[in-house]
Amino acid sequence: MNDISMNKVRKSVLCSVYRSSDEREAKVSLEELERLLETAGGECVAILTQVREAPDHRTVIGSGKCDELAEICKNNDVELVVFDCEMSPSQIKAVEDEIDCDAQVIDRSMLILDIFAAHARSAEGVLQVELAQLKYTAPRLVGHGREMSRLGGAASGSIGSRGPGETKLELDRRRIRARITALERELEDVARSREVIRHSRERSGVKRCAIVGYTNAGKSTLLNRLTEAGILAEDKLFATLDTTTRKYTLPGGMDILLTDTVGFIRNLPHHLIKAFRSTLEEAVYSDLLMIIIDASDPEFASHLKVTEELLSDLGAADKPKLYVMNKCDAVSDEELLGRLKSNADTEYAAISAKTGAGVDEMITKLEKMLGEGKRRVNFKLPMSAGGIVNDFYNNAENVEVEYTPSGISVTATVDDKLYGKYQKYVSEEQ
Ligand SMILES: Nc1nc2c(ncn2[C@@H]2O[C@H](COP(=O)(O)OP(=O)(O)OP(=O)(O)O)[C@@H](O)[C@H]2O)c(=O)[nH]1
Ligand SMILES: [Mg+2]
Repeated sequence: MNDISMNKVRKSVLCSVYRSSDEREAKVSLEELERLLETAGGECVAILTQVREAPDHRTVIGSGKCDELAEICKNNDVELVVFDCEMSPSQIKAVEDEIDCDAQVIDRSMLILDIFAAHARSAEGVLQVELAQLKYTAPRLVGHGREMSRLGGAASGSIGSRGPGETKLELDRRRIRARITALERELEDVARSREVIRHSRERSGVKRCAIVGYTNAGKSTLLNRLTEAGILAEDKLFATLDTTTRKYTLPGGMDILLTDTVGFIRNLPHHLIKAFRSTLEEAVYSDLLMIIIDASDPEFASHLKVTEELLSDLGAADKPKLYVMNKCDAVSDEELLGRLKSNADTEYAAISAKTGAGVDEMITKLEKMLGEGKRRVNFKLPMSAGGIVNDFYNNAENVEVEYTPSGISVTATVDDKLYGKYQKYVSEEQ
């Protein structure tokens, strides 16, 4: 099944209200909203903007703009109106009443949730989206009578209708609350088993590296290139919702785990961050973050800012970071050089995940960062020193042991401490 199985393209209008001082940010956000709409399978027929000191508390846009919106909706058979801000249930109801036609009104968060609902694949992803939709979208639809019936089966409906399935159509608020509690319990179980896996990975001592970054930066393309993970990578926002972890062997022989993660976006709904916390937390428990940046996007600096803010919210701000400028094939070198120079105080790599250019250099940097202070060493131990082998198993990485007639050969990646402890047995440094 494709990711968005739209029966038909829904004609849509986008609305934005902003202060004059916020014009640039508002325009960028609107462009992004248009991409989100396209990703969800909608078509933008008009964009309505209004400069106001504050959104109207009842209808977000002023009454004159509401009339204009009603006019556009009627003349173009508009089915969907998306506001580029967070709306309360009563604001949604008020705008629908004002425009007085069949068009459905949703906000940016509902649109994002809708895309998530269409893209969620893993059991955990599906649970997380349903929870976020019940908490955010449902209260905005319940009580609207006809609108409630728009909550349809996952991935099969049109925008604004995907998510909580058919069986929940007749749910009243009380039953929604019960479902929320049940989902939260189920997710706790999933999170617990995730933790068990995490602990066993931690014990194995294998280094973990999370590939993070703004949506559409090329994270999945990079993991696919490195590991043939076969993850869906496409020119759409939020192509990936589920994390994928693959083993990767660094040139020096060290095995690491690489994890592809869900992309970040500005104004990510709070409920979504909360619901997706355990997925997003992959980044928190990794040893290193590879922050992928789409260098070909003029907005890359603001994307990076959003990414770093979210990482900080998740408690992953202090991890070692390798900044990876991706899509370098799509920018002229000179331009790129200028961008890199302005950020020269951090670890950077410039690559094209698509063509493979720069990827080897990136891996060299990654290997160096992961192995900081560590080296791969062959020790020759006398048979009588067999007890030491356990020390290697417990405190070194990628330990290979061979029993030979002349003694025990241990090859391992060790830190300075272990190296110092058994230096007298060192046979060879690789
Ligand atoms: N020109 C160019 N395009 C690239 C490169 N890397 C990825 N892309 C394209 O960028 C788009 C997004 O790539 P993905 O790998 O899906 O990006 P992502 O970061 O995983 O995105 P989400 O999962 O949606 O957050 C796809 O159309 C890729 O083909 C690159 O190095 N150069
Ligand atoms: Mg992806």
